[in-house]
Amino acid sequence: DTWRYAFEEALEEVQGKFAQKFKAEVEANSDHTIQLFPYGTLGESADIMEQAQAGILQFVDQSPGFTGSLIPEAQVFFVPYLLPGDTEQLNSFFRNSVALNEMFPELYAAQGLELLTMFPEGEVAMTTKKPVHSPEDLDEVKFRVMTNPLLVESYKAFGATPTPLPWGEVYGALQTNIIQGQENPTSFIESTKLYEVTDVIIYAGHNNFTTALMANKDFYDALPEADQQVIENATDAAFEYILAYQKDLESVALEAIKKAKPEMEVIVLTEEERAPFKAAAGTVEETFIEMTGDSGKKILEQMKADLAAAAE
Ligand code: 6CS
Repeated sequence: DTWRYAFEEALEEVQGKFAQKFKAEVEANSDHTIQLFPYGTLGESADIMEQAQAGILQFVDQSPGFTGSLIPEAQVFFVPYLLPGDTEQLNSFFRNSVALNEMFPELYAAQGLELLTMFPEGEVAMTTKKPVHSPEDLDEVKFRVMTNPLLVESYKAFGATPTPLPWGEVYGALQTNIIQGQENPTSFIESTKLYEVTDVIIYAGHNNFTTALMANKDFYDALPEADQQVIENATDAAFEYILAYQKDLESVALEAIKKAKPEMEVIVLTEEERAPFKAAAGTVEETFIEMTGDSGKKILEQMKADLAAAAE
């Protein structure tokens, strides 16, 4: 059969690289073929999710940044400073987390989705038009966030005026000054040329970008076991491939940004400067629990236990 797989990025960006590896593995190990649909070919992230739920697509890569509007617990990825900055710890967490690998699949299943894996896409950096060293510097800054309520709360707690927008509107909104800031991994800022419409890149160490690959659950459940195994193996191979692929990606991307725009200011917040942003995380965590109740609380607690295990 031909299986359709859509994702939120271009073919040469992280989700696209993952998708290409997944496709190569499936095609090498079965008679099936995968047709890839990069960002823009089938609409925005919310559109490809609808198509996957409807079974028009068999596979979809959507980040919790958007899935959070469908599965509130997925917003846990926007509690600031929850994920570690250390890559080895982060990778170990994604590989072994009970919350990610056992609890989230049930929540996705309730939305007709078979969660195949979650994976990190790099440390999130802010880009703005003016230097930011403290939450005060974000005052009056209309800051674009992905469309999920907890991310709005995060940036409120950071002192900004959060503005949820789909991805397609971000470059233009920065260009016309409707917004003055956004956050994304460095490699994505580089590949999408967001540095052209912002002047400062800020590292506060507050998050790493998470995304997720899922299949339409009815499609997946109806497959013979051998095909499910092919999908599982291809997912595992693509997961390990994408972690290795990203090893030097962020530093290479930052160099490319500096080369393309030498006047781009790079700010790495000191520990002292990070303190007020870290303090804001507590409020966001409380809001997360208010929004998601017992179910969210259990996921958060399990994630913390998984993170502690990954730090050992
Ligand atoms: O900011 C966004 O909306 C996009 N950022 C990344 C890294 N991937 C896809 C998403 O749409």
